[in-house]
Amino acid sequence: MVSRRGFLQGAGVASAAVSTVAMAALPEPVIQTSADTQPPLLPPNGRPYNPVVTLNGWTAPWRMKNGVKEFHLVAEPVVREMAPGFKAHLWGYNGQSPGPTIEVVEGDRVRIFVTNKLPEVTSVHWHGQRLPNGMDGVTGLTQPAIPPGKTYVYEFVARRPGTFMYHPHADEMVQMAMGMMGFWITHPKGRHPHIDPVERDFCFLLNAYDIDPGAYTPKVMTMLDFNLWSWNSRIYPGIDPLVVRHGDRVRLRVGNLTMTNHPIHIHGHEFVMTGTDGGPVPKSARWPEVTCDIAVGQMRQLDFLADEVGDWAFHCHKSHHTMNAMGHGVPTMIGVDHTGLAGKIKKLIPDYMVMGERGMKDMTEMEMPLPENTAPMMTGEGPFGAVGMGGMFSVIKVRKDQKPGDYKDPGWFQHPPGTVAYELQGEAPAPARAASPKPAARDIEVQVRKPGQHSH
Ligand SMILES: [Cu+2]
Repeated sequence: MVSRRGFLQGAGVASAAVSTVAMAALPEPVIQTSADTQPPLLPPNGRPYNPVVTLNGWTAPWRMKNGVKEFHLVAEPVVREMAPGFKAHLWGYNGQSPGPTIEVVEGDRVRIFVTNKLPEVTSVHWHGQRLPNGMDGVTGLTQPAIPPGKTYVYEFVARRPGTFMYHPHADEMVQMAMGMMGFWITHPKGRHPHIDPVERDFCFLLNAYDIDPGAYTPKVMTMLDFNLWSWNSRIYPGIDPLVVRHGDRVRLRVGNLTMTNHPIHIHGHEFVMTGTDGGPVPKSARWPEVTCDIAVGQMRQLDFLADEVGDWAFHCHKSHHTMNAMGHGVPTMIGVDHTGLAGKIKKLIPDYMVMGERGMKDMTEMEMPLPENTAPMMTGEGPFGAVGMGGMFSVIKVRKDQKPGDYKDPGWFQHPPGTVAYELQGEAPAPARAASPKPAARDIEVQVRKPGQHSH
């Protein structure tokens, strides 16, 4: 964690470099320069709770002032490393997109200072909160827009425990397309009948960008056709693994601020949806799933018992959401014989490559020259070769020897002998094919009849 002059860290030692007058009014914002997953922030004061881990993110420290938790968010242009070798020029909060996770406890009085360092007006809406109407952050409706250079103050009591988020309610299409959003967790103040304690608690937002290969800034007029599908503004293999200890109860909190739904899918385990942005789901209303579809603007809290060791894929089930920037105005080439064609085209376009005649997996191994500042379309090196994934994909690593509270990547899973799919040696027996009573497919012709001319 990097902070300006280290203020607000742990006990929070004020620096002499800041005027005491300014300090009294405004907590100094903590700026994060790294896109790495930061360790959970243990609460230095206030009611205790088990903190969350923000995937490739961090939690905002606060200043306790007369019993009020004070946070300072700075809305500003940021450079976000979306994957190694690929940086995007986004808008966010406190140095990153998404902004820091805000963690409080049910019943906490919270004061949030929001400084606008963007070139246009903004506001912050506290999605899912019960609060006074004038604190809801809807520009023009509940407050004036925050002009560039100005700071507004929001204050309310976090009344309901649960999984929430924050985002602008001003020029939303642009500001969310540029990455302005953050997570909010309100922990229960004690044992809650519908909120079970867990050992590991992860959170991330689903977001999407449209950045041309080689470009740095998202196209803000894109409405649906985004080309980068990210978790916390990171794309695989830039998304950190979710590391857990065998036997841990694990909570996955996921919010969707893209413009489409995402069926989030876990391998090797089942989860139950234990909460939404509407609150905890009563136990009698839960059922097991391995895929949870998350609609636009929804938060989902998914709990599972990590009782199967291994490296388990965890991803969006829309297959084009596990790919990085790609053109898709491309014809299907499977089964097309390119013989001789490439040579002819190469005379016209010297670096032409034949793509896709056996499917697209070859793309994962192709040494295709990419423009500077681009993420490969499908990539990621695994222990058995190219994973061939991008976008909304990560790995849940369940390990017996992972220490409680240790989130360090343990490396690849060591499979016990005899538990990995293997190649058959020798001749494969011929498959028994059922005889079809119908004529063979080739005998059926599609009859197309053009409609005749009608003169009435
Ligand atoms: Cu998706």
